Amino acid sequence: MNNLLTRRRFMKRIVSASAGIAVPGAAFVLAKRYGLSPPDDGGLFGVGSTLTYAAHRALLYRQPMAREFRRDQISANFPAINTTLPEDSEYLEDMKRGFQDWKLTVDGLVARPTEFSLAQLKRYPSHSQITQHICEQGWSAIAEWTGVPLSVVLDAAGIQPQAKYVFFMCVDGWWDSLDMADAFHPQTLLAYGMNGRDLPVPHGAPVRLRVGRQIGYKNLKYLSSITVTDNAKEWGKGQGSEGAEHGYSWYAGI
Ligand SMILES: Nc1nc2c(c(=O)[nH]1)N[C@H]1C(S)=C(S)[C@@H](COP(=O)(O)O)O[C@H]1N2
Ligand SMILES: [Mo]
Repeated sequence: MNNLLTRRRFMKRIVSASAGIAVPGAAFVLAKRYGLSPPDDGGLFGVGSTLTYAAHRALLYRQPMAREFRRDQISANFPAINTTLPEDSEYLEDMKRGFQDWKLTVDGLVARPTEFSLAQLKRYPSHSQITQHICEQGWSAIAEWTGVPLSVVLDAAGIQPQAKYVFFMCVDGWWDSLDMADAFHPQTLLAYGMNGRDLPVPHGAPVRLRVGRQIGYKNLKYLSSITVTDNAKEWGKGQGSEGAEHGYSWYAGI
């Protein structure tokens, strides 16, 4: 997946294709050939989505970081939207007990399928970052997020070499996925803390996904399980996320 040579070759071809006239067509074919197509290609965003994804992945393979902010730039009010309290009796019971029975399953293409408790996740070295959350609905807010890098948890479970996507399921039924570049990005966190406190319930307690380089809806709240796969078509209609099935681009890089 992170094959530098292949990417260089891809970029060279993209660049030479851009010099010609049939840019979108040629780049689209090349993106497909080099495996740089998102699961929802052919959807509403069609060729445009594929090109954005391919160009980001080819150009940005050095993993650029999302901007980080100072503590005095943290938003006084951070909206909580969509689900703010899952209607799930098991969740609500566990919430009353401080999430002591919460478990995050990590399975699929891993050497050691594992169930992580909140306490186990907190035992890994924690990482904090102050980043901006940008919602597709037209608002943004800055917060400090604390958690364990997703890469640490994936490494603990032992990713198998053929892995291509990481799927996430939530208590309220939302689901989405990331490719390995975003899954292993140093700013992709399983966040259990916000602004120095436990992650509040309206913001996805006890653990949410925080993806520095993807737009709002990719930052899933109320995580319940993670599955590593080489085939994004196995979920729903095969577009990689619930959002993509409703017309939102699977790849929402910023
Ligand atoms: N499980 C789940 N994750 C979710 C959502 C949701 O309703 N359920 N909403 C998404 C959207 S569109 C945004 S902008 C953010 C909102 O996070 P916040 O409520 O902490 O601001 O969570 C995202 N992740
Ligand atoms: Mo959003």
